[in-house]
Amino acid sequence: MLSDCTVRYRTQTPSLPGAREIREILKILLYNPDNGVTRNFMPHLWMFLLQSLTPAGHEVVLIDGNAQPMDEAGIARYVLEQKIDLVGIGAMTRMIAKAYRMADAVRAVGVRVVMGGPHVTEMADEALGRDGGARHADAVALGEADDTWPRIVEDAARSQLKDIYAPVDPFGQELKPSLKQYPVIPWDTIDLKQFNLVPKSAKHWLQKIGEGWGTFRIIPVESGRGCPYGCEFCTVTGFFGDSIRFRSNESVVNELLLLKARARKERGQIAVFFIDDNFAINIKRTKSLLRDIIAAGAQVNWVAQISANLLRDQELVDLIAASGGKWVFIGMESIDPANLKDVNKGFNKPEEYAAVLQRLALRNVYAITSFIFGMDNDTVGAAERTLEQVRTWPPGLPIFGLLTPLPGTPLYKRLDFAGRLTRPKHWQEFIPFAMAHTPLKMSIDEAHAEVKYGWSHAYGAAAIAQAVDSLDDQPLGYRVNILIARLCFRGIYFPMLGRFAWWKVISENRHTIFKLARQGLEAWWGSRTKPVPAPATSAGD
Ligand code: B12
Ligand code: SF4
Repeated sequence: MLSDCTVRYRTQTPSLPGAREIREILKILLYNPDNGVTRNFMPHLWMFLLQSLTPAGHEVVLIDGNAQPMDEAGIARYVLEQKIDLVGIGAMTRMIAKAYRMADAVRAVGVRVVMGGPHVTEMADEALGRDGGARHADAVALGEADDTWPRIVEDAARSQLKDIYAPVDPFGQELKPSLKQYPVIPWDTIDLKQFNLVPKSAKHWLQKIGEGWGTFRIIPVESGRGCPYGCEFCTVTGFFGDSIRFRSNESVVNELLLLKARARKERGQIAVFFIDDNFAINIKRTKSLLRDIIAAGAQVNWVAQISANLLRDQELVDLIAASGGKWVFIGMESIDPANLKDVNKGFNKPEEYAAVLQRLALRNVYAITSFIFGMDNDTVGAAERTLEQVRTWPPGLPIFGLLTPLPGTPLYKRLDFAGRLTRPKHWQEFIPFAMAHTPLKMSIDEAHAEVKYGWSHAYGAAAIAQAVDSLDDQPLGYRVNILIARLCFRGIYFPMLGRFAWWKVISENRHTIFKLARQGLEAWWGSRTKPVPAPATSAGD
């Protein structure tokens, strides 16, 4: 597959006694596609991780399609112009169709492609063209690739790429990488230009405000992997295994300090998304990590995913707030216990959702509450019944999706067995917010209507105004925060790509925006015109 023009220089390394082997120095592109509808706000960790794990000597460049949109012709041109020797593509199921198209374009110009991530781990035959379809990848990395990636690169450098790389020991037993020797991701030097959320036009001006807002990035950091809960729709327990592994506190703290130092140096801001599937899965260890973060002064604003049952612990919630926790993502899924039981998530107790959210809000921590419609016990009106509850909770960011049978999950197997899959290979033709099976107590169209109802009623101008107003007793910064977050989250369902879409949203929410702007100006003006207090005089004078 490799064309001669891409080979720039070669070294000879002895492998077997007496043998001399050609080993190329590779220029590698790691690429993550966008889903074609929305853009992620955060870069993907796998790229930085694999870049850090690449054997010395090779060059690695990163492109995230969310930050640098690219089409098939664009990537083909890029790999030729940049003389790329190997392209690594990672993708979730949702982006796999685009990933395959991009891989095909790369291979068509004679450059090798390795694919990895949750989708191809389950569907390796599809990626390798062994299921009767076209071949998209020269090689597939199954599961966690921390240990296999260096091997893949070295095999590619010797032109000995194999079809499949699996993380197994010499006896064929699956090996889960320990996170104890976690690589140092050089956040202080990596080129992060493509991930700045501050528009270029405002950068210069915003750099001067307070501690500086010239850059704002949300950076993914993992502190551990694995979740034993085994919810029926989730790929995590199958992919990462139910053995939970953690990095050392020290390595996480050092990473935060590095990120903080970088933000300070460039007069910008940084927030961290702890991407662990359940950040508090071992409460004792999470508390110890949070205490170490506080002790080291490594607090940054952070978001993490934590299941509601673990947030009963008051001390944990105190530590979350004290260590910089601002938003917690809670997979509530449903307010109906029968639905939760059906998907093996009976540990979620809807009757305690309100108390959990109140406990967080008391400490100025808010929740991204995720709901799934189209579950087997859902009937028409599920969205309104959910919103009735949501309106009684502290303002947060509700998000709504549809039950989706992802390949390899117990849900997929159950629906397949019952003959209920209407689009068994739904990922080949990705349609956002579209069911791939028939729910039991409503039609597919009705399920779609529920999701639409949820988004339009939670993110209409009136709902946004109500959320902001309900925080009237909070500092202005909090209310601005909620407003910006709500406007951005609205884009998950109502795509807001392009200036026109943004202007439309701003116009719809102008009353709330003007109200906050006026209060900001009044506060600023008040602070400038406040009379300087006269020096205190003692009674004896
Ligand atoms: C963070 C995260 C997000 C972020 C976005 C991703 C980002 N910018 O990081 C947010 C919150 C936006 C998000 C959204 C969604 N997510 Co998400 N997300 C995650 C999460 C929690 C962590 C991802 C991560 O960084 N993991 C750590 C890294 C190290 O692991 P990794 O990515 O798997 O990479 C390793 C291997 O897979 C492999 N690898 C990966 N890529 C490549 C490429 C090559 C070339 C090679 C060799 C190896 C390789 O090597 C890596 C090191 O071992 C995962 C769960 C999880 N624990 O992974 C879910 C997960 C990826 N998300 C999932 C889903 C379903 C979604 C949503 C569709 C949810 C929804 N219903 O809306 C959306 C879709 C977003 C979109 N853009 O369209 C599923 C994907 C399952 C699947 N089969 O596709 C996961 C696995 C969770 C789950 N419940 O099953 N997500
Ligand atoms: S608790 Fe979250 S990560 Fe764990 S299995 Fe359930 S959905 Fe997946």
